[in-house]
Amino acid sequence: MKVFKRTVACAVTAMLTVLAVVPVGAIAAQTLNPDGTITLNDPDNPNSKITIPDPNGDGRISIADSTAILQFLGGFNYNTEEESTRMDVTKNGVVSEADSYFIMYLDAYGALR
Ligand SMILES: [Ca+2]
Repeated sequence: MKVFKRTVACAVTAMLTVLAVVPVGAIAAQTLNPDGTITLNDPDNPNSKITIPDPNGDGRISIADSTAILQFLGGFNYNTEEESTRMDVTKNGVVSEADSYFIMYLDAYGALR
């Protein structure tokens, strides 16, 4: 249980660190990169962008990716190493609910247009 709490704390810390650096509300456009990651760009500020993996691999970040992460955590589909790497949106080395919450946060603030 102690390891789980530390894992969640690390994931949330990583997420908050990313959010502190990137003005999420201002991000609007999505760019699919050759490596399959997605860059969320702020058209008004070229220096404001964040690149994250695409959990469900459909070429776009949406609330469906949040669902894919929860399905992964529940043991549905997504069994390969590459697929599990894509689920780690916060890039802390652990797939957890925080990765799903991060995408929900981006969606709630209109960053996934
Ligand atoms: Ca996706």
